[in-house]
Amino acid sequence: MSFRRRVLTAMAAALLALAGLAPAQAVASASEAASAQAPSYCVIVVGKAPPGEPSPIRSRACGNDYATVQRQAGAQQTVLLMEWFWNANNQPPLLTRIHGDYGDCDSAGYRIIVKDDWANNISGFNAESHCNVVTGFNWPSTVDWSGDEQTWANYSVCACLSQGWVGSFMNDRIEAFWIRRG
Ligand SMILES: [Ca+2]
Repeated sequence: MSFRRRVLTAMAAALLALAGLAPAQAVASASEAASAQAPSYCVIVVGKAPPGEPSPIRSRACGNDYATVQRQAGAQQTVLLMEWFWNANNQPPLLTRIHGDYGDCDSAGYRIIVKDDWANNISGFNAESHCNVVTGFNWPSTVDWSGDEQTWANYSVCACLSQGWVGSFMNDRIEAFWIRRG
């Protein structure tokens, strides 16, 4: 075997070895992605906020079944305030529901800090229970609630607000909400 042929043979063997490894690695990363996948539903219960301050988080639970998660979070006797959508118009679906233990929104409403994975990932939302005015903040100061912000409002009879897409300015930038009755 010539030197050139030996080199080519070695290169071919190396390529075959790489080809043999590649599918195994692909399978490993696919199963890692599946096990790391976020649950379909999270439920967070928040309380009444002191004036100008964030609403305290009472409980939080996540899982694949909404009824179970709602029970685990102790959300049965609360009102549904918001649904956060990871993706625009909730497609593909991945959402978190925010419940309040202080009833429907009044003019002071609730101020909700977006924590964990959901910070800077929300692309749309619904607001219910008379929370028809919603401001989303990026990098909020909890002292004066300044920073980039956008306000959405809906004054129809439903006293609710469906904002399936928050728009390009605030997409994946929201870190807090102030929701109230307007
Ligand atoms: Ca998103």
